Amino acid sequence: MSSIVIGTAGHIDHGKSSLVQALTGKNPDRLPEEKRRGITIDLGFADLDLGDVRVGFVDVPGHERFVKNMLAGAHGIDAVALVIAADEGVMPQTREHFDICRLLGVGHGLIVITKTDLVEEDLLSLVRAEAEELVAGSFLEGAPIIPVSARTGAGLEELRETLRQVAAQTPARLADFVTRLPIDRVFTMKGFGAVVTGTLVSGQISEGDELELLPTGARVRARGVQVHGEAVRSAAAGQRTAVNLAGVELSAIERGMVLADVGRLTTTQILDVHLEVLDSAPRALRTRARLRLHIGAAEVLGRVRVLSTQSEIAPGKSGFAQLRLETPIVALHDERFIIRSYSPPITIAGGVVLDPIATKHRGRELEKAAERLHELMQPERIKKITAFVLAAGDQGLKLEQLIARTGLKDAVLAGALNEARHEGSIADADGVFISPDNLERLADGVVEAVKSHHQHDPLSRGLPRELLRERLFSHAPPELFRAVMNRLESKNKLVTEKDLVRLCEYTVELSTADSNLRDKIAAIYEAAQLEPPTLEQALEKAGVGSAQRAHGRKILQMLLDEGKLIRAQGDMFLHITAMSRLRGLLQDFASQHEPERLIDVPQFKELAGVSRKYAIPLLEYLDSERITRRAGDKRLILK
Ligand SMILES: Nc1nc2c(ncn2[C@@H]2O[C@H](COP(=O)(O)OP(=O)(O)O)[C@@H](O)[C@H]2O)c(=O)[nH]1
Ligand SMILES: [Mg+2]
Repeated sequence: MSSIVIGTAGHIDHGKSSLVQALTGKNPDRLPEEKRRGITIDLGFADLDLGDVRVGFVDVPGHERFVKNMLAGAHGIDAVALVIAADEGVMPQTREHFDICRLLGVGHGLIVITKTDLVEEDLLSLVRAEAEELVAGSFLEGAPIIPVSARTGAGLEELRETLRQVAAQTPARLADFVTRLPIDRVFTMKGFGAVVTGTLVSGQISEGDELELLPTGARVRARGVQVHGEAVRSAAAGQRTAVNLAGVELSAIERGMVLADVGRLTTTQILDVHLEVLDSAPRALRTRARLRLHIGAAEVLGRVRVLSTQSEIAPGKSGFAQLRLETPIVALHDERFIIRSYSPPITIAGGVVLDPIATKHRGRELEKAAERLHELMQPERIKKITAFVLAAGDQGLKLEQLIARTGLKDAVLAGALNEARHEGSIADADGVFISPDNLERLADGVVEAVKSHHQHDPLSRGLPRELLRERLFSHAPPELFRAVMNRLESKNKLVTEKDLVRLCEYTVELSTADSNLRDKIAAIYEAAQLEPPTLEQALEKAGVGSAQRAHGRKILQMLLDEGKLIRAQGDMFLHITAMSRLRGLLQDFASQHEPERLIDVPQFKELAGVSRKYAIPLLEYLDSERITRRAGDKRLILK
């Protein structure tokens, strides 16, 4: 059996609650104060079995003071029953509620003219004409208009039949989105703990499910699930749902929070949106205006920044804007919302979220931002996703970041990304999605950086990989850097050797003078063997003037890179032949002193043929290389 959620809408005292009661047999006014005063203050719920369809009614308060409560229930409805009393006709909240439904993108519904028992036929046709005029050009144009009396029961049968038709025309919810239930009511049930209710906007909730409560991020478990007052194993998208939660205190939950799949959605305080300001708004919506955002079941305060040079949107006009909120909320691309002025709180605008996790735009980037938002308004999913990826620039977006923006299920999004990849509109860089142009630009930037390093420092073997990452990828995910480097390496443009990145074809080419100098330095160390000069002495001996010392050190570095020289201690370098001779001498000495294999400093001096000045640093170097190990005041020669 299918089920839909129908919301009432209309002015106070027009008979909304009486109508719901007449249809369902249940009084939706549940609070004692509501019963005593005879007015609806908060949302009421009742359901109606129409045979092949189950209607969940969300009965809203009509009083202007309680529009905020109305909004908490109106966001999730499939269709609206716009209620107009025959004896009063269209009144202020008839218009306001209707505007709200229109701005929220409610696509279906009907008009009910109530209290027909109070008027003559001619007044009834007047009200009917008034209603038609109100909805002309909207989603309710041409919708059924059913006159009823809750008191006499007249018209109720026709209303039931019409509700059945409306239900049949209302499309089922898409199965493409992760679980999301904006909470519109919280209470405790004796012995059960916290219970939350709401319209399950998408996904499903089953008994035992682990869920996340946002914006706090608290983990909770669905201990029990009810739909229409009956325990069920699982609630489906589009159903009025009650969930008994384990793992959370009642005081930690409030209306407006969202119950969602774990780890899929995130919170946000900056949203890029498209806004439509109502004709009836008293003035233009201006940048910096403080306002109330109603999204899902939440109400938060924030300020608007109009993304155009005019810095305002006039009544009856629409445009792009950024909302900056005072508290975090959950919002998704394509989600509808309502804007009310801060004071007095009246409905002035509504719109749709384009980028729910936006960044601040600078003044001169406004046009570019608006252009990008225009792309996000296209209906095709692949184009939207491509627009998100493009907007992420050279940082790209990961799957989870795209989920948090779109609310799409992993597999659905992965499918769309795959298609976009085949089309060539998105590149996949190790799980980071990025526009092919940006990826190309990044790769070019890396090659350029390495090239310029070679130019500036021709004797260096390459640019340290980590430096490259910090310079060009400091804000990007590490996967992206890795992917770009792998790409360049597999295309034989770059090689990484010992954490140094160089162009594939790059070899250090020396001038004749430099190559002579290199040979000279090597010869000086080879001749000195185990009593090497200091670096300064060696360079001086090789004829490097004090102004060229830095250059001389680079040449020496090349000898180190090639393995001809070894750095023993600080400024002390050894020629490779000196080192291998020393190893040989030590092993010979050890085999003659088995099994102890011990050598003291005087013995070492004699063996190596060096003075104490060289013996001590040499031994320390041998220790650090694990060729010898200290044993009291002697050394053990390791095998
Ligand atoms: N005569 C008459 N009175 C009605 C009818 N429906 C509701 N009422 C009365 O109108 C008043 C407001 O009704 P209520 O359902 O609370 O209106 P709501 O504020 O729109 O929910 C109550 O006193 C109802 O008894 C009707 O069809 N005929
Ligand atoms: Mg009511």
